[in-house]
Amino acid sequence: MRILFLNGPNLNLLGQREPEVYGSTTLEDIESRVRSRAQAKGAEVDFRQSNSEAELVGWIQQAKGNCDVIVLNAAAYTHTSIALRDAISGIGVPTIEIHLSNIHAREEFRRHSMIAPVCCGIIVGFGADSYTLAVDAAINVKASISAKTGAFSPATKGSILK
Ligand code: DHK
Repeated sequence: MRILFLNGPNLNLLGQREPEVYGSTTLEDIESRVRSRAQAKGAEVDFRQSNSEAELVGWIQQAKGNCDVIVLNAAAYTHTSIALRDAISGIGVPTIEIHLSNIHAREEFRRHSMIAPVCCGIIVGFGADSYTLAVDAAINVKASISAKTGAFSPATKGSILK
């Protein structure tokens, strides 16, 4: 079981960036917590960050055949990127959208996600815990898919954990 964690723009600044919104934990600390949680559950983790939309699209495309689930904090690209959405729906690897902050309790422009409709689930508002919760969610998603058809359709509507 291999989980690919992708982090978008400005998440490299966690710890110093608006701590009242994003908390004081650095991305390195979050990665370390994710690795501990995944190791305890017998999962492997690939953890990356980029400020470039193109690089994130490339990593999503490469995920096909190389990982079981993607966990994506697309940061600001969440609200704008048709390219990320198309990459997710194009590869058929189940993807979980996550955010540190509760985007629905913030500015209006953050309340809309371009990528949510092609993700199998969303975890928002738990700070650094959103990431460790996503490890558990990813493992459950993989188990649920394996128990069913063995395949994931990006066109699946609603929950796949029925
Ligand atoms: C992180 C960002 O950088 C923002 O652009 C998003 C997200 C929210 C987060 O809460 O993790 O709007």
